[in-house]
Amino acid sequence: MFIRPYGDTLNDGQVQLSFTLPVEKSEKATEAARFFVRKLGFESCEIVHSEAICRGFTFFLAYGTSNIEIDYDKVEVESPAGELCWSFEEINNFIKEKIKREIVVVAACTGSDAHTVCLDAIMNMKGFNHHYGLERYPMIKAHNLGAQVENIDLIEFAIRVKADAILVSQVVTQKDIHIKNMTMLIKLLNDKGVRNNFILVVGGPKIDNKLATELGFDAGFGKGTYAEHVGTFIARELYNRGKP
Ligand code: B12
Repeated sequence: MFIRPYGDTLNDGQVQLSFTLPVEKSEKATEAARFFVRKLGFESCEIVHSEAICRGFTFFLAYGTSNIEIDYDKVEVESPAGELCWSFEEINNFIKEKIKREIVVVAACTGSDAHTVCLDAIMNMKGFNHHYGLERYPMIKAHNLGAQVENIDLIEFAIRVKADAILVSQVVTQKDIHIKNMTMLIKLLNDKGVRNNFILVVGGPKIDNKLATELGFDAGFGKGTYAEHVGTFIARELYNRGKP
């Protein structure tokens, strides 16, 4: 089945774009924005909104028409680690019945990354979007170390509390800092000979399972993740590893 973007009428190829150009708002700036969109390959372009956002910068909203269509049947997606998702109760019951002890989880936002909110959405007792965080789970002992934690400190803490799983949050991806940071964590774990002692999970808005597993993690979770996704993955993985 071939599909194209939809705007007003089915398959009309309408795409909405927004971007900022480093020039003052003017007719010339709008023309430059239109030129840019056409250069991207769009058949036609309408600049529907422009706004001076500060001196020397203008924000644009554009509609472009694309003739590109894709064969939906040929699209393949790697199953995210958290596709199978149990409820809060199911996770706790599974741990109680199959693992028969509390699971210990240690989490941190590592490196210079200061975005605690994203990790808190997974960990915090009060939860996020009506989904309780792992701290709320009676069968999970959850340690949230916060942000700007050094990889080595995270590892040492995880060893000290005999963690079953290490959760890492990476939000800033500028200059691929997250890749360097994640690679360093794996290297340090390997150097210490403890990589296989832990289920290793990473998450963040630009993280996916493919990237995470390529770098040596057990799973990667992106936008829209809830504690249930992570809880399900860790509980199942621990059980499958025969490590209760
Ligand atoms: C709030 C915010 C901040 C706050 C953070 C406050 C705090 N205590 O966390 C402050 C003001 C401190 C901040 C600072 C900066 N920020 Co900021 N920030 C944001 C903002 C607006 C929202 C982030 C957020 O709270 N999202 C809410 C959470 C719940 O959503 P989420 O990320 O999707 O989280 C989900 C998943 O990612 C996943 N997940 C995340 N972590 C984990 C971990 C695990 C283990 C799992 C399983 C899942 C998981 O599950 C979550 C829940 O579903 C975003 C823009 C945006 N709209 O996203 C920029 C943004 C993240 N920030 C950005 C930047 C650049 C910065 C600064 C570098 C700016 C600067 N030049 O100083 C600094 C960074 C400083 C530093 N050292 O890190 C960029 C990052 C760009 C990039 N990809 O590199 C963004 C995208 C803004 C932008 N468009 O440019 N920021």
